[in-house]
Amino acid sequence: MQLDTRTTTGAPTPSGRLPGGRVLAVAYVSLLAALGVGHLVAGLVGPGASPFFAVGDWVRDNSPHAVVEWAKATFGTADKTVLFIGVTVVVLGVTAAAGLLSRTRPAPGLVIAAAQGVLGIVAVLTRPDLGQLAIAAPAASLVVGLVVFSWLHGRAWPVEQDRESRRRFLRAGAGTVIGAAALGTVGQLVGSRVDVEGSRAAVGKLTPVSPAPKLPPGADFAANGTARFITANRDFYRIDTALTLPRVAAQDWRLRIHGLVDKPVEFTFSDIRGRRLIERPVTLACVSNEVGGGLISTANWIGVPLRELLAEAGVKPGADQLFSTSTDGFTAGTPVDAVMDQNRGAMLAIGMNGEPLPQEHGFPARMVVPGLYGYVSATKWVVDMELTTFADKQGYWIPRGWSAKGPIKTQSRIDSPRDGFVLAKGRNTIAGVAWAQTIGVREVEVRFDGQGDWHPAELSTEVGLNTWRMWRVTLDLEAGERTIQVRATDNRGHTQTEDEAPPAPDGATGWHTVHVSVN
Ligand SMILES: Nc1nc2c(c(=O)[nH]1)N[C@H]1C(S)=C(S)[C@@H](COP(=O)(O)O)O[C@H]1N2
Ligand SMILES: [Mo]
Repeated sequence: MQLDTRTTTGAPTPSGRLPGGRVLAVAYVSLLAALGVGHLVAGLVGPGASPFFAVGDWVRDNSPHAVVEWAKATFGTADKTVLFIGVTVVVLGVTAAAGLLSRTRPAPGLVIAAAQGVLGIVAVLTRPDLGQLAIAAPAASLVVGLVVFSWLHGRAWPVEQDRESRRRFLRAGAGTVIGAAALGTVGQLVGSRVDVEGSRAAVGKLTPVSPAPKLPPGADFAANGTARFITANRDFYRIDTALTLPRVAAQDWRLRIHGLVDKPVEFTFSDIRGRRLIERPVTLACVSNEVGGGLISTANWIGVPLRELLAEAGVKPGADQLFSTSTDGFTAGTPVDAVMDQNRGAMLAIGMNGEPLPQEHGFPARMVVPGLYGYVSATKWVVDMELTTFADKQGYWIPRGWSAKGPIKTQSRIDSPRDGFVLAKGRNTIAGVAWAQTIGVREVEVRFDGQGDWHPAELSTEVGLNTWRMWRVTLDLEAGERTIQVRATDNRGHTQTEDEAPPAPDGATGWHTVHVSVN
């Protein structure tokens, strides 16, 4: 392959500059070629190594935590889409610069392209979940990016209105784009060869030996506008750092338990499935949930008691942290006490509301620990559990400004009426949910306009201490602009504090308040 046709067509005249459009085409086509080839190689060595995603993951993991928190606060659960768009814009901008700085010679563009490639390699090297082989993907991108850039740059000459040269450049560019798209598509197919839905279907129905208690009538006040007691899988809130959802087939899954144990053990999916399965309702909550927010849901989880698995390994005295790792590199540190506490009922879950875990909720297996926020307990796609100490290791969110221990705070939320609603004066029912996992909700009260008496609400039938509880109260509302506030008291006698605190570092506090107009 001729890398630079200027050697045959003659060097450009000193004034010879490629038009902007042409160098931009050189740069963007080279970028596409690099990404296409990188995606192909990543399909073979590990989908997370695809340079674009690897750089996105790297940016996410290495952003100053103020930036991460700002993004979460501003964009909520759309923060990943924003990250994706942000990385795209930067890459497109840098690529434009690579092109426009190369109007007379390819060197500046090659330097910038090489720098982008090196960033891809660094991104992959620093991923904890990708093997050594994974750098093959960004390395292939780097080489292809440089080769295509210099080759196309050569083909872009001469610039005079020579139709033949124009046609030749267009052919080269179009051919490269088609080739890159084809290779990228093959990479996509190869990378998704793990058939998660097929594997879920093969797991089939999970029948617990010890099923969840039948829901009593009156477990929720959905008729009054509260959330349903059990959240449907498709409505269950979802939080994870993964830009590309991990794809793990049940037959390939292994869980290793090691570290400060008498003997390391390893379980396959059929080992777990073959054990005595239990089913328990547990309300998961995210530490990032704002007062009144929706990052909380309840499911009937099917799995095995985590303490039984740990007991088989034999936890050594000194171990105070269960450090779990997901196949995508996410980690969480859970107090060993909480996991070993028989009353709490920590689980290795493989099922959710009667089905195998959905892919986005951790198929084939995840942790569920009642009473602890998800970031310190609910590792999805969990493959490794190390018994260690809090002094020795920190889970993913801890160096990013979150507390090492994350017990869920007693909270309550008004589901109906919603903020800004217009109500008719007279009798109105106000309803919502409250939670104090592992402790239980004793009382919920509401008051108006930030003053006066607190009115006790009726509580729904208690299903268990590890789940939320609904409440409602019917009261006369006078006309005017009104505020409604709620507070819960748990079975330890602790009443939610009025002090407002943001989610970081260990969960929001304050009373949920909604504003309504009554007329
Ligand atoms: N692998 C992995 N597991 C994870 C996370 C993650 O980012 N990656 N996020 C945790 C957090 S912060 C929460 S709140 C829960 C959410 O679980 P869900 O998405 O099933 O609701 O998962 C936890 N498990
Ligand atoms: Mo979370």
